Amino acid sequence: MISLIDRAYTFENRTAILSDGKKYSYKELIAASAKVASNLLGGESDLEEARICYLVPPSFEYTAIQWGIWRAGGIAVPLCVLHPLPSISYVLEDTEANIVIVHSDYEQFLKPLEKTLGITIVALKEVLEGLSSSLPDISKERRAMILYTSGTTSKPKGVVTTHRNIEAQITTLTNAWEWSKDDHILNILPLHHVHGIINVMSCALWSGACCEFQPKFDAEKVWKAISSGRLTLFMAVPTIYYKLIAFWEASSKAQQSVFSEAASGLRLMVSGSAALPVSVLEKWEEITSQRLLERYGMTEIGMGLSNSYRGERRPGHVGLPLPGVQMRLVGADNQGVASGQAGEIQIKGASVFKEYWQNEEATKKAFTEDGWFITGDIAQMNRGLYKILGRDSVDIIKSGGYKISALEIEDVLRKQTNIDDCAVVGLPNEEYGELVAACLISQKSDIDFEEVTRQLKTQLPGYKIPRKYILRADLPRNVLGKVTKNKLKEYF
Ligand code: MCA
Ligand code: AMP
Repeated sequence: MISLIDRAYTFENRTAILSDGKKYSYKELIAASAKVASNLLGGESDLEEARICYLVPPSFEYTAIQWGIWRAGGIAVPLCVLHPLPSISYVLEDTEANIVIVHSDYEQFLKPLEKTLGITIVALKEVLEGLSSSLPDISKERRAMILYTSGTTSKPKGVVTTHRNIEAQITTLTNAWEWSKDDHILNILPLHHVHGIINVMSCALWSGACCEFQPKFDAEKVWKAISSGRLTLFMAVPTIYYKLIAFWEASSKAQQSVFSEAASGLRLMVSGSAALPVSVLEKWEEITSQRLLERYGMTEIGMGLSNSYRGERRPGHVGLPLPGVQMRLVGADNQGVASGQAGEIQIKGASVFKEYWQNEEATKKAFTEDGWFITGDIAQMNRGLYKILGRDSVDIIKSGGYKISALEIEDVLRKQTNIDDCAVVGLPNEEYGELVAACLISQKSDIDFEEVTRQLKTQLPGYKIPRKYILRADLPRNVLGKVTKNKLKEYF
């Protein structure tokens, strides 16, 4: 039984999704997803955890596909609409998916993969047509979704969550933040990560609320939606609040007061996925009278810590473990640290993922022997609330809320002719949190950085492309020969 979908029957006539200016009821979502499921089954009784990839922008159809895959017993693998072909192809190969459902805008783009990977491309409109058949009963322990996340390895890893994990991730948040059927949220986040999929879309649909889609972030359109007065909730990464503030500042005085008045009426605004600069929190509060609620999460655990909905929301802090989440801070010896000391966050609970897709070794390494998930984030308890201090790895960069592996970018750079070696780091940046920067080592003294970027763009999505380059004779290294990235950051 998939509770998220079962619950939808109790909200049948309510609006589930507002997309492209059109309202879709829960009844329509149930019917469309049943058609998708029946088409995918094609007469079989159960997809038995077959991986079904889909390249569909945020929309009613996106949700119908995701629910349809689940109802047919498949594992949903959303693809990112911003990714170039090699990134998409990696996910298709890694999941060993046989089919990919594609929105018409991307059919031509994916065409080459039919030949190279032997994959079947199915047009979105085909799976939404026809009749529905009987559907299997799905146990909560079954795998439901794979989301790809970068880590301390070069290539992203597939994070597998079960239906039970997803339900726990959703209910933790709907309870803590008091979601109700009268809520209306705007989603401007990409739908291949937990933030958009779980915190925004799925929490809304669990609650019988309305999820409104804008397929791509656009500050003007967001302010317009806020000004409409129909939103009760808004959730975004710090970069988005930064960009909304910049748009507000560039607006006329009259416009500013319309925006401010409207934003002050929402019942909750949340920031997460990266550290929220106190300056952004304060400016947002100044212009909207809204104190942002900052929370901490990770693809592998859903949400872990949160400031309080009704109590204190302290700037620069991420609050306390959410109900149902067990957390401890440990030192290098894997033992709990004394109160007030810095330690690594480890998490246990029903929301923690099942495994990395077909990667037993990485899964084993990610947990302690007694079952705690090792996050790699360092925190400290400070006057009753936790504060994130940073990460234990310099190879992980957070830019615009996206998690990026420096090693992945380095691997692609090293394949370029003229680049003998390189090192990639994240530089502090107010707007993006961190900016990707690359130090190149080359025999040539006149490397064309624009050409380097052009070549990278064929292999990597835009948010992984370095924004700054320097050319040097060598890289700073320690006595063991390892690049000292903190030293390297000083060179920029
Ligand atoms: C875009 N640009 C950048 C970056 N991204 N420049 C530097 N660093 C970046 N990271 C540049 C582009 O190259 C372009 O410049 C210009 O900005 C506009 O590009 P565009 O793609 O339109 O950017 P945008 O739409 O303004 O993107 C900003 C964004 C986006 C909306 C903040 O990055 C975003 O949607 N981030 C959210 C990611 C997310 O959902 N993460 C959650 C994962 P030019 O025109 O010169 O080329 S974390 C998670 O799920 C866990 C569980 C959690 O805790 O939430
Ligand atoms: P992802 O793997 O994309 O799910 O990103 C998860 C990572 O984002 C965490 O391990 C943290 O490093 C970071 N993160 C998420 N929320 C916050 C926050 N509020 N403050 C600081 N870092 C955060």
